Amino acid sequence: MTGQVMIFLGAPGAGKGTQAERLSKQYGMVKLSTGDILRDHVSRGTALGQRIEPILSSGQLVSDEILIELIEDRVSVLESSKIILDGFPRTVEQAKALEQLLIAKGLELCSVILLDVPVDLLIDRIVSRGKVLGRSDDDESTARERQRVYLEQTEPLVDHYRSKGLLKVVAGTGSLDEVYARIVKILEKEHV
Ligand code: B4P
Repeated sequence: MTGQVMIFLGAPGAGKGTQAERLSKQYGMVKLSTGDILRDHVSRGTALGQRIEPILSSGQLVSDEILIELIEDRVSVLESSKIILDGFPRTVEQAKALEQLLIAKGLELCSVILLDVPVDLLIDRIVSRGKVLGRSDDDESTARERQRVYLEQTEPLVDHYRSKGLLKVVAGTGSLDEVYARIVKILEKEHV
C-alpha cells in the first residue's frame, strides 16, 4: 500500500483504534491515537493529564489548542511518512490545522476512512468495553453524551472530506475480521 497519511474517522466506539492498530502493524505505518495519548497523560498524572481528566470523564472534547499542539509535536519528530491518525482531527478547526501541518511537512493526506456503525451498537460496544477495561468515559450516559458531541463537532468533517474526494465509507458492523477485510479491500483497490 502506498500513500502517506490516513485518517480514521467515526463515532466513539466505531472501532477506529481497533482497526487502525491492526492496519498499522500489517503495513508498517506509525499510528497516532489521540485518545491513547491523552489517556496516557491521565494515567501518568502529568500536568496535562490532571487538567484533561475531568474533560475525558465527562465525554467532552479536549480543546483544539491542546490537541493541535500535541499532534504538531508528534508529527514533527516522525521519521516515517506513513502515518495513521486515529481520532484526529475531531473538529473542523483541527482539520484545518492538520492541512497546514501536512503542507509544512510535505506530506499528503491519501484517505479518510469513515467507520459507519448504528448508534445503538456503538453504545453496546462502549458499555461492554467499560465492563472490561473500566474506562471512566465508558458508562452509558457518558457514551450517549460522546455520541451527541460527535454529531455536533465531528460529523461536519464527513462532508469536509467528502468534498475533497478523500472519504471512504466502510460499514463498521460485523466481526473485527470482516470490518478489517473491507478496509483492506478499499485501500488496496485505491493504491495498488
Ligand atoms: P478515543 O480513544 O478515540 O475513543 P473512541 O472514539 O471510543 O474509540 P474507537 O472508535 O477507537 O473505538 P474502539 O476501536 O476502541 O477518544 C476518547 C476521548 O479522548 C474522546 O471522547 C475525547 O475526550 C478525547 N479525544 C481524543 N481525540 C481527540 C481530539 N482529536 N480532540 C479532542 N478530544 C479528543 O472500539 C470500541 C469498542 O468496540 C472496543 O471495545 C472494541 O473491542 C469494540 N469493537 C470494535 N469493533 C468491533 C466489532 N466489529 N465488533 C465488536 N466489537 C467491536
